[in-house]
Amino acid sequence: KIEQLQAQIGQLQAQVELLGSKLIPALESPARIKAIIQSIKDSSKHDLRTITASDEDQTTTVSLAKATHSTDYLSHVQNVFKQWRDKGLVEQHESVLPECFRLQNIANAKPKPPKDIFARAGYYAFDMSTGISQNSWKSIIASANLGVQAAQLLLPSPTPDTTTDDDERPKSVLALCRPPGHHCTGTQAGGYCYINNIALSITTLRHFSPPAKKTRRPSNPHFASTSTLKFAVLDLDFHHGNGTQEMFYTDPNVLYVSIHGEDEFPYYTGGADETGPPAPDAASGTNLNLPLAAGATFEAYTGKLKEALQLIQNFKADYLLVSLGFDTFHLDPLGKFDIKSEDYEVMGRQVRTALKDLPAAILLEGGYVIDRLGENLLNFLRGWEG
Ligand code: Q9C
Ligand code: ZN
Repeated sequence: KIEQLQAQIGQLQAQVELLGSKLIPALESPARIKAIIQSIKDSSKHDLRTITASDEDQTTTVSLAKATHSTDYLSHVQNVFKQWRDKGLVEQHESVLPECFRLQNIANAKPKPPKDIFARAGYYAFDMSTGISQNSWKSIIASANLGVQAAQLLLPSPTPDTTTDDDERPKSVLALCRPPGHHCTGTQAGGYCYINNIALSITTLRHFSPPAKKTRRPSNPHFASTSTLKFAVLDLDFHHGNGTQEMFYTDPNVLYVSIHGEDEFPYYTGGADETGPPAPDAASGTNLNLPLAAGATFEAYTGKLKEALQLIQNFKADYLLVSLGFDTFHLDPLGKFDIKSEDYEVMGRQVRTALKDLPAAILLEGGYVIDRLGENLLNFLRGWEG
């Protein structure tokens, strides 16, 4: 399957990844989004907007990203290619990949970033699928910016960047993000992810929402500005969103729910026993992993989805964020589920029907069968729109 797909992607691509024992052209590529956009245009059924981030937008996105990831991690991602390039460690058309990862160290629980710029690549990453090339930062920021803009479109009152009337505000927004986001943590890239776009949407909604109603202790200014917004994240990518889980694991106002391949990448997270901190912590029970074995049919998937939607309904969130991956597709080179194109329509309808009152940002994650991505996405949207 991989070889067939690689033939479509072509030979000229800079980015490479390690898959098994082979260094192959990266599965996650600009061609994915080009194919989706073409399909959306051909269908002429959707309001497609191209969002080019202005300098000011970029500044906003970077500062929101700094509230989501560590500053030293972000500057590594931004600068490492040039640093390697200047030392002749990488050619212009190649990409930075780590060689030695940060290890658990009994003598030093929190090792500092290594001085060696070559070694730092492994300090700020957890796999060899997440290279950094000449243009990576540009794409990473553009993708993150879509997470920010999607969130802003859902906001109830005018924000610095929009003057839309409440009535014109969309109830749901789909952001065609790439690179994806749900695997990276606050300090490590991995699984093709560099900035956690979903986390950035949540940061944005929190940052730009009008102050919460002064229901509690109105005389205390500390409480007056405290945002008590609640968010539900539904992660439908084939892989467990370890990064999103980690960022919100101890946050009682963010429910993370994921349906994913059992014992698949990223291997060390995604167990059903990861339910948040133990009671009586307020965040206890705000994480739900629903792993499914290889070969799972859409019927089996639907069973898990019902469970996921029930928990989200009970949580009474203010916003829904969907990590939407199409690597659950039966032909996907990385996925192992038996989900067909037409199933995505049912999936979209089930999610929207159960959660129709929630403003929703849907952000693209994985999905690597390029010539079926548009069809699968359009099916999902048809179901979503009822
Ligand atoms: N043997 C997303 O779908 N390599 N990331 C997996 C499996 C990395 C997937 C290797 C897969 C990352 C967003
Ligand atoms: Zn995935």
